[in-house]
Amino acid sequence: MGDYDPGMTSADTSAGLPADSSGEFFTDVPGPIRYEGPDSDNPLAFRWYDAGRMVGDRTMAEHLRFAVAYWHSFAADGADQFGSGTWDRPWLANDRDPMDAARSKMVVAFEFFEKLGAPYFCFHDLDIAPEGGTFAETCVDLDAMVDEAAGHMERTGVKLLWGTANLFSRPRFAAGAATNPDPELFARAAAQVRHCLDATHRLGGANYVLWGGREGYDTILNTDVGRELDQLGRFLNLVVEHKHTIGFEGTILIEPKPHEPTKHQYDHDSQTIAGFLRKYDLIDEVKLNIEVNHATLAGHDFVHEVTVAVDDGLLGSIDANRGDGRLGWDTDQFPTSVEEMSLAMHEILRGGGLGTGGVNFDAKMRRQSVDRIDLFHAHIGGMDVMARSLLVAHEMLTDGALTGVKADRYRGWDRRLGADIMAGRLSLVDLDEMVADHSLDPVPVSGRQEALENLVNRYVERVC
Ligand code: XUL
Ligand code: CO
Repeated sequence: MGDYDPGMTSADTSAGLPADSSGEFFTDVPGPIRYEGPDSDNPLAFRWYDAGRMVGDRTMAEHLRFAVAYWHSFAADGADQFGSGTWDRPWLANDRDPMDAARSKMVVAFEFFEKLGAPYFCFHDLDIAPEGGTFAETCVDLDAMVDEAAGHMERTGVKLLWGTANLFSRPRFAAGAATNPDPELFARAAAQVRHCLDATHRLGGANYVLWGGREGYDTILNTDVGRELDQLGRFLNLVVEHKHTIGFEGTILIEPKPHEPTKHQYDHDSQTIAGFLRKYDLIDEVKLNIEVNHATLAGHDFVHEVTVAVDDGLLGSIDANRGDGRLGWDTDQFPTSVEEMSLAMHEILRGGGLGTGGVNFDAKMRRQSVDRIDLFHAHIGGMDVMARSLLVAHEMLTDGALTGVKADRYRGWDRRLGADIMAGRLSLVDLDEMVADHSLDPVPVSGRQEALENLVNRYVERVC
């Protein structure tokens, strides 16, 4: 080997954790990531996300409201079922005092948010504060870390898109939280959500999310589905009541997912949740946080889930990640497909935008992405994909490229026959007689699928 220098590996760089926000962890990234335009070759610049650029009546920043997920980026270390952590996350070392570690983690997280130019972040209670020996101690620690977060938010101007309680990691939740067979566990989960919603309120959160991590079942042999759904309905009603009691003005969001970790989860997809919300009288109180990879796990395209939510007035926010076409689990990868996201953004714009919601990157790097700088590449790429998709969607919507085609396709329903059918003015007998009287025999009309696919591709190609 002689004097061959293999260079530094990321494992060699794990030292240097800053004591406070005057220090730096991401020393390879000097300052805020800037927009340089599509011709830029700078991997640490945005090529599409130009925060102040107007798209219709809003800036890109106002449309997209990007958020970094605390859990994937700072509370995880790249471990999977087959092996331990690979990422350089010194605050997660076992020998550290848990509160010191939580503070260091937060210093680094806010350095990242600021350098990336992310306006928002999202957290679970357990991402920002350690679990104490008792629930009371856990609450004290959470309050202290909420104080800490308030200080960082004030200092940096970064805001909270949403908070959520982790009701799935610990053994106590193995049989669910709200849907647990034991009402004492229901009470424990309710207490946790109470504290986390209060924390979210205190930090000015724009939304509060409930993902039913283990609200489902592993086997129907021991599960009373009807009872568990009633429990979940009651739990959600308690959350909504508390929101009003404390004056939280953000939106309560449910995040659909069909399975994983349980075999069947009750919050299966957008349509299932819409039915659930109607049944338990929550339809005017709760909206949806729709995640791309959850949609694909449910056997849907992301755009399907968004469309269902928009048409039912239930769109709240999105988690912009993706799965892998070959893998049937929740890989939580950063988005890379402008076509996929353009179709979803088109529906979001058609529905009037994300409102109090935003685009949260509930996405993690791959296990081999071991350098600190990889976290920037991941988010820059995701933000650019979403920004470019916003532009494509805006153009398509402004031109009525798809909305016009759909309006033409259903034109008959705006005319007399369609209107009479929908208004309930015609019975089956009336329709039968009409078909006979007029010898009706409608001919099929082309759906033009291939032409429309080409049209969408033309918008994707030409936007700049
Ligand atoms: C899990 C998932 C969660 C929620 C918040 O698949 O998406 O991270 O977004 O609990
Ligand atoms: Co999610």
